[in-house]
Amino acid sequence: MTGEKMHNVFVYGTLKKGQPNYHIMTDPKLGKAVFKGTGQTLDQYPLVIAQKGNIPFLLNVPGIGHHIAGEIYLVDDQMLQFLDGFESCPDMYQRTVKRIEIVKWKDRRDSPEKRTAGNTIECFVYSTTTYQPEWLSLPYLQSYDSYGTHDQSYISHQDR
Ligand code: PCA
Repeated sequence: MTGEKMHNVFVYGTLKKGQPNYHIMTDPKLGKAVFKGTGQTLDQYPLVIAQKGNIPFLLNVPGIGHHIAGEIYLVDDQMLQFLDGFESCPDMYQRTVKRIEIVKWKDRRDSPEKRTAGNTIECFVYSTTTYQPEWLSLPYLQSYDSYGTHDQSYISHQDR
């Protein structure tokens, strides 16, 4: 494990704590994911719920929508590869690097001068450019919650 490269990943959808796919982040068989803190995208993006499965999509169109809320994880290669497969990357989502503003960092011991609220960190994010044009007319969320007030709870793959 020591010396293995870890990757920053920002999740904003079903992979967040309390959301339908969070169990992936805590499954040691799939690799390692360590929660580091909460953040929001430095740029604004449209975040919509679309498709049969009521799936959250961050449309890769910076400058419209909101600063999207999410969670920052440090993940190993194995977990990153699993997530790429799970998110049908690059067909449905593409994993790109985006700048994330830290809202709250969990561990004050790691790089205290850099990892504090208001500072930014580069993270992988699963967003999409391969969306239907009409998705841009859907309501834009700032913070995704499958169990929120939108009546569009996420439907997992096997139930679609
Ligand atoms: N899973 C990824 C992208 C959208 C989704 O539901 C995430 O939570 O960031």
